[in-house]
Amino acid sequence: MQKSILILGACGQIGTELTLALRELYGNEQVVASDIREGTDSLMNSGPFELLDATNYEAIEDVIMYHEIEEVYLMAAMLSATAEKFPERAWNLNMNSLFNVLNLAKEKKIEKLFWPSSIAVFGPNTPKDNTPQSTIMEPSTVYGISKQSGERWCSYYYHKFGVDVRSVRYPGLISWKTLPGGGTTDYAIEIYHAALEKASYTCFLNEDVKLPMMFMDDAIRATIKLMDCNPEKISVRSSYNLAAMSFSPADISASIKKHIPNFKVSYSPDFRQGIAETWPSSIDDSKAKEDWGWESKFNLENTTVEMLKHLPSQSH
Ligand code: AKB
Repeated sequence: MQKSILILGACGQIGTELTLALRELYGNEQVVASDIREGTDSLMNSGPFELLDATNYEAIEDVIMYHEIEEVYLMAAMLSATAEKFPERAWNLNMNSLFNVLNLAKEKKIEKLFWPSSIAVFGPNTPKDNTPQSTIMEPSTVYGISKQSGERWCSYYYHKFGVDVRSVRYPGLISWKTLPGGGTTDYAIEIYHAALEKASYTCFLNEDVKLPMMFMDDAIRATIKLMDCNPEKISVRSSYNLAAMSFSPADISASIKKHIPNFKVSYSPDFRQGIAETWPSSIDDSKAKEDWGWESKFNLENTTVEMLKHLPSQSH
């Protein structure tokens, strides 16, 4: 099927892989990547690119009109750790970019929209284990507050204006193609780089803080599956819980040590430990399974195999 797609924030950790996957599926020329900076060679050389600020409504509208865009994926955001340092900038970026695309969909300039939420919508009073789809949500981080508000606005625009917006609550995402930036779960990528580079790593979280995580291939598959799904099957218009695995820094170290036996990890928790402590340990994603057939493929062991296999060619 031919459709034209725009990715906002295409050069980030998720945007890069999502753009490449969508180009593979729908054709390079059909998928317009955009960001405020240029991305990797594979992204820049495989299809159209626009320098675009996701907070600029008119600029997005121009690109949508020019390329006759039907679907938008908004991947631009400031993540949890950085947002604590720049609260107002985070709020402005995370909320204004969302309003821009929701309003463009409301004005019928686009047909369908994907916006990512996060496990950060949950807070210290949320049940930690097997966190339900609907539960207490009192996020205590700037990022979490913006994601929870975003979820409410998505649901509002769907019910009030019929905007076809779809969303998942991503766990920490592990990938080798592009580095993450400014998240609390970033340690789970840094640790693989450090293991290969110097066989040692100092972790900014404590060894026993268990968080929900997912390998990027699963996250991309989930995103595209949800966007392809018949709208009648989508019963959640805020954001779906999504899960694959849960582990602590000690668990991931043990998994790496099976391949690099002399790998050493020490712990020096900073402010990100405080953020991690407010998030769930594991997630109940039965609603996503039931509604649109979500199923994860990667656990910690095969994620470690993939990371250690691909990272050397990438950065070492
Ligand atoms: C972060 O750590 O901020 C993100 C997230 C869980 O949304 N990776």
